[in-house]
Amino acid sequence: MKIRHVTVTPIAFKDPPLLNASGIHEPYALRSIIEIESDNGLVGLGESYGDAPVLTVLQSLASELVGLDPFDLNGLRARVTAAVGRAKPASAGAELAPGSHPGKQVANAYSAFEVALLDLQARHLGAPLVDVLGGAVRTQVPFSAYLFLKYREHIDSPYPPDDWGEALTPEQIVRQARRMIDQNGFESIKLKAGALEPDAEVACIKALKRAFPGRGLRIDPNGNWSLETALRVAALLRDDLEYYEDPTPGLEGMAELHRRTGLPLATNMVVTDFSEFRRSVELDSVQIVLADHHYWGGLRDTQTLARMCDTFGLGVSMHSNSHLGISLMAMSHVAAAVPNLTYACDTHYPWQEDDEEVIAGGKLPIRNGCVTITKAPGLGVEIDHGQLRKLHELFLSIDIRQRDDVRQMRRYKPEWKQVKPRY
Ligand code: GKR
Ligand code: MG
Repeated sequence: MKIRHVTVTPIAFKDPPLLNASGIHEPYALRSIIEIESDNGLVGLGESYGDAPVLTVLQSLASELVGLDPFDLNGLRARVTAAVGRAKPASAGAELAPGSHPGKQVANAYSAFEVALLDLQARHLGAPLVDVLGGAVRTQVPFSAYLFLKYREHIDSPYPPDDWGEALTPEQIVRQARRMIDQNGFESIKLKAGALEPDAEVACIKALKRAFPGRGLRIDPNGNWSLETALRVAALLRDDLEYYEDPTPGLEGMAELHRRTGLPLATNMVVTDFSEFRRSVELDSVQIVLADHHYWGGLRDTQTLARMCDTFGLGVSMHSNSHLGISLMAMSHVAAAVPNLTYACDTHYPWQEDDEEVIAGGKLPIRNGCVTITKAPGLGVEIDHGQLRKLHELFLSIDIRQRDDVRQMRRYKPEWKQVKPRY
């Protein structure tokens, strides 16, 4: 089997006005959809970042993969490494999108194509993708309800407000959680924090605990709290959290926080590659790593990360940025193959609109908080080319080319500055 053709299609889809430590989401999120066709007519699918620096590398590689055997992942790595070496170094991207770090170009591009090649391998074998990762240790992959503080609508919104409404108070956050749980049955709840005063966010967690007793709770201010604030909040929430995610910046800060509180700390900010992993183990900075195949170098490297976590006694959970169904299935297949997935994975998927999915049949169901892995070959999803064209045309019609939550917040508050930690 040889690769005959590779297509990388940038797309855009609506993203709600979600608040975070850097500012606020723009009205559209960007992704790229990868289709790799082999000479036996099978097509493997992938989904990755759609920001300009990643897209440039992915598009430059498309023709270079022609002729490669889809089982030759070492060959893929060599071609990706060579292409990134020739490309001009990427500029830094959005601070809260770990995959946009310039040092992650090889990992990102390799991952984008690796998923599509693993999909192709599995389709060739007539097996679900998880089988080429060693087989499923679970067929129900748990996800968490990912709550955001948010405005009702975007400033100068190009489209009508979403139907989630405003969420700036504990009552509104509980309402958001109830709706998300009613729709998807999530058992764990994560609150994206770092946007309001810490006490307002603590009040949200307390309200969630009262409204959903027994469900695992997490709070993630994306390193926007000083060590002092993180210690103060730890004292307030210590009996309420299953883990405390990136409360304060840096490996040293996290290590000090853990030393002084004993609370389990999780991260997708201070451990984003294997050298940070080593340093974190030396310092005992984090106790749970949030994996994300998009920037950890693909599904197989994510399995390696999980094994390293097992070796060093760390827990494993999963990080997410705004994404569609191909990514959701890639996340689910790798999570199905990780024995030590100790926590439900994050996903932004409930935030995406029903009519903006690129896979045939529309949005995938999440039932009882889980995505089901079936026996369907590969990732188990097909492209709806009408939808792909529609979202590509949307991409062409807008001027966002790289996520920038700071710039977007300045449209609401012209004096807004990126300060870390802010509180
Ligand atoms: O979408 O605003 C967001 C999140 O804050 C995202 O950018 C983070 O990377 O979900 C992420 C996280 O867990 O830190
Ligand atoms: Mg996080």
